Amino acid sequence: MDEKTNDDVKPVAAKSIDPAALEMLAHADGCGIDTAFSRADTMKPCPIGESGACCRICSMGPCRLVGKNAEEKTGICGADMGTIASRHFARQVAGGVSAHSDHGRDMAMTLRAVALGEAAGYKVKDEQKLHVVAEYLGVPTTGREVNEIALDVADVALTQFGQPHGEIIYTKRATPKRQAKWRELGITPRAIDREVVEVLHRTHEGVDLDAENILKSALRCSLADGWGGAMLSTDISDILFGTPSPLSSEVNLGVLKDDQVNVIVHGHEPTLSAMLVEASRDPELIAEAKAAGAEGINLAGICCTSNEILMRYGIPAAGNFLHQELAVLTGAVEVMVVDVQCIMQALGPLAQRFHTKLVTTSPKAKIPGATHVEFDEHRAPETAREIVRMAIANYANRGPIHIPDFHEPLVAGFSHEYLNYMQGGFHRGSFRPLNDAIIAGRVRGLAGVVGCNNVRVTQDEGIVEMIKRFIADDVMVVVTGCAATAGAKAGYLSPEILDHAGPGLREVMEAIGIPPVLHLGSCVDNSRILTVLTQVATEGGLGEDIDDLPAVGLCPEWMCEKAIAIGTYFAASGAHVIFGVSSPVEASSVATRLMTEGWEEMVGGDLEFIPDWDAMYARSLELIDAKRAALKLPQYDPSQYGDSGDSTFFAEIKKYLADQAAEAERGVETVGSPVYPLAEGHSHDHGDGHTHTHDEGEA
Ligand code: BF8
Ligand code: SF4
Repeated sequence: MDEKTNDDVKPVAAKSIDPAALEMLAHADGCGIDTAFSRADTMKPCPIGESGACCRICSMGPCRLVGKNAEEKTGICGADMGTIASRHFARQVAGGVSAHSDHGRDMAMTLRAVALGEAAGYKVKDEQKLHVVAEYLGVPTTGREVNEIALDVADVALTQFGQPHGEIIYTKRATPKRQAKWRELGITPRAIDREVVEVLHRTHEGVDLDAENILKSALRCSLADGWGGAMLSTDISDILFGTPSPLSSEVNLGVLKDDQVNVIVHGHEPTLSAMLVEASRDPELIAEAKAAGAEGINLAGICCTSNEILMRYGIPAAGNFLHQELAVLTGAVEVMVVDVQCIMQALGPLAQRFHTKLVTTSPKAKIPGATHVEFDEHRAPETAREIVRMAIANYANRGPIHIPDFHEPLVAGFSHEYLNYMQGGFHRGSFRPLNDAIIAGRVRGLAGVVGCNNVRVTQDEGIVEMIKRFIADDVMVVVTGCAATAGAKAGYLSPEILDHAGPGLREVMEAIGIPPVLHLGSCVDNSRILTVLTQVATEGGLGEDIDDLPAVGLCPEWMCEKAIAIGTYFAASGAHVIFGVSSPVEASSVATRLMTEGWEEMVGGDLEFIPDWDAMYARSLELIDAKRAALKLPQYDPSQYGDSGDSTFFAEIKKYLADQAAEAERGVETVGSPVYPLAEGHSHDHGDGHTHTHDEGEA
């Protein structure tokens, strides 16, 4: 491991490790324009709020417990530091659960409209997944029409939000041991909305005043996300838009085109953006773009909407959270379409300094200065065309442009289904090869590197450091959300990266035919990681539950409440989770201890905050190796495995990408072609009206 300390590798001036971001920040300075990066220099975080020592729950306060012996002080009502910090943390969990789950609810509403024939442009794309989900939800399928099944699936999914009795059905997808543990502790979530409401109630002034009990309710609430709202969201998105299987594309601001109409989608929901994919490929609209003097229509994404359409249609990603303002700063974005979550209000005034039209689409999310074109699933194709036409009309208004010439190739779109398939074919799919490799020590363990960007740390640095070190040390990595985009920008999602993997990991990945860093999707798709971990745990040889696995979850650059909700549901599911940046409960030794030792004892997982990258990495390996030792697995020994050379499989991917790079012009038509053999029943939409389905024989 690197000998440098964190201070050495992070000079104060380093805002990002991404050269495209640095170029655009210099450009912003040159234009005298503020960004989140520059605003962070003048807006220091409030140390009292940052550490969880501020309570503003009632108007006798805000009460701030500071100074010497702060932990012995109380607020006016007598609330101590443990209560204040835990209450705030639990409310963050509830906020995050609400965001993912309300997104999940919207997906269920769309499925319902599709089933009733009221949503033109959409259909059930993955019937196979519909049947699997129907089975989970207890919806009969035999002899029934697709839309009949879909209607019942949507309705049962919607009951999960407000059912008056029972437990959230998807909790049954956890290991039997985990389900029993949750029941014994009384933290099996009952209904998604109910858990959120209950946390808000408990943390109202004068209700739950016991830190341990408050944090326990946060655990239950978080499970309503991971095994509820987010998991439903992932599943229903797969039903409507297809279960992802790997495809190639590109990432970073260089995917914007100087001679095309650029439309950026930003936010989280795939519904409108899927229609924008179609509209951007519509020959009639392309002709209109050409008539307006452009060479075509180029769609690109930011944040999780980007991940949703990247992994299903191969639409390139322009960047992650901190790239949203930088994209507008290129001057090359005709329209930026946003839906919900992680959208900075700063985009409103920023867009007004350029020709860029900012378009809000959700009735839940308006921004001053934006044009509101409300999305309604009953008329989505028209809305998408209207937005694309707005972009075409705006092309003539472009001023000077500055597109940084950085774009990396990437392979994205791994689903649990695809991983199963790669390890034994459609009918014999399993996780046996991976489990065997972990048992033998070729693969040391598993790491999930997920979550946001945060201006308080160098953009992408922590994420990329962790990915880089893990694969070199034979730890297989899965990535989602903005961390996936960060990894991709740094080249870690390109097939070339196999050369950077340790010898054991490399050998196994070649044998299975998957890369060492797997892009599993958006942030709601962290639920895919729960499914993968559960299957690894139940496959045999690695214990019986997630808390037995040599696995760790990291969120180095967390920023929002959703990240807190995700970290908490992984902990509640038995995973060791480490976050960077800073701890929202730092001020309370009681809350800190409860979330580490306390939760570990209770649920086998925990949540730690370690801002230093070296310490974060060292702790990750320590946790992985401790689990290996507890399972009595052989100690990890990298010297056992030699270089194995590239498999033909990876050579093929490389050739494919090289051919693609050779094409001078890369429009949306040329990205998004599948590079891996596709699992039976899964298909990619190439935008040419043909859907290619490959059967097992081709694999
Ligand atoms: O839901 S990783 S900054 S975009 S919250 Fe937001 Fe964080 Fe990005 Fe995706 Ni997830
Ligand atoms: Fe202060 Fe108690 Fe009111 Fe919080 S709830 S602001 S600690 S008086």
